[in-house]
Amino acid sequence: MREGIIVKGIGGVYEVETQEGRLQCTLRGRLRLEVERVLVGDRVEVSLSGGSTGVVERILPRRSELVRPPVANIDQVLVVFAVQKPLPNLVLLDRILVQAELMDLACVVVFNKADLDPARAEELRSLYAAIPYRTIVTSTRTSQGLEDLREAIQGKISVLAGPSGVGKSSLLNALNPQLQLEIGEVSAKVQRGRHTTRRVELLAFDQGYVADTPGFSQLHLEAGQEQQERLQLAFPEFDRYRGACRFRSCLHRSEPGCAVLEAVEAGEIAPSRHGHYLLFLEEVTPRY
Ligand SMILES: Nc1nc2c(ncn2[C@@H]2O[C@H](COP(=O)(O)OP(=O)(O)OP(=O)(O)O)[C@@H](O)[C@H]2O)c(=O)[nH]1
Ligand SMILES: [Mg+2]
Ligand SMILES: [Zn+2]
Repeated sequence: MREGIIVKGIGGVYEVETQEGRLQCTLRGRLRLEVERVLVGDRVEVSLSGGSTGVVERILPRRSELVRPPVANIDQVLVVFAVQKPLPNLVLLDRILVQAELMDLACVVVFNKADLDPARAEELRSLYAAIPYRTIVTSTRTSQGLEDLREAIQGKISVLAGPSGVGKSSLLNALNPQLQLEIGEVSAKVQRGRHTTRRVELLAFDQGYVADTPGFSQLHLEAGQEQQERLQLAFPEFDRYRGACRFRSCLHRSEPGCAVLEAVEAGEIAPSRHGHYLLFLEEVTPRY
């Protein structure tokens, strides 16, 4: 029996990376019945069935599980947006961050295409660095930030998230030209979310993996009382003010004596972030 990690799955055949190389594997019958539950990123035990083929016998316990994109055991989300082409949609950026926070995943915020507007790149970086998130400003044209990015993905399993056309595949190619990932041309279509990258695959990187996923542009939050409370925890910049509001059940909407609203007024919390919090709060508020 060997241990490995599923890096790719196409039509019932799973590519498993083991210490002794890659194996093309099918699933043991029992697992085939729950095939939708086998994910790229799963750590598995495989038995050899000759040459470079094998059979997945067992899925080892998962540390994390993402539904969209479907990946298991990831350590962090690299949230990638461009400073221009396409212009960043900060509602979407914050939505991705919130969903990652709700799943307890670490996030690194990457602003790519800095060559197109260096000043705006710095503005965006400082907005998210203040929260605080780890932020990296990159350009595949000038190579800015590529070493920081390389360091950030070292030894981890990361998933790339961000709209189509922001340069996710380009960044990975820049770090490892051998990958030769398909790059899309920026066009009007890109703005509406045409994706060049389709399948989820884990790409091996300096002792780590990155999933270049079909980026996503539509993410939703589920409604529910519990979500309403959890949403506050998904905004790290609110942490300092926890317990400081006049009402213990304060939702930081328009309540008197709200410490979060005061922090927004005082310029300690970005108005855009608080605005998006209100938007998401509305979405998760149960309707009767
Ligand atoms: N100016 C500039 N253009 C870039 C940069 N990085 C990528 N691009 C261009 O942006 C376009 C889209 O790049 P991709 O790497 O295909 O984008 P993607 O995020 O992988 O897109 P999907 O696979 O569709 O999700 C291509 O035309 C790239 O050449 C950059 O740093 N600066
Ligand atoms: Mg791509
Ligand atoms: Zn409050």
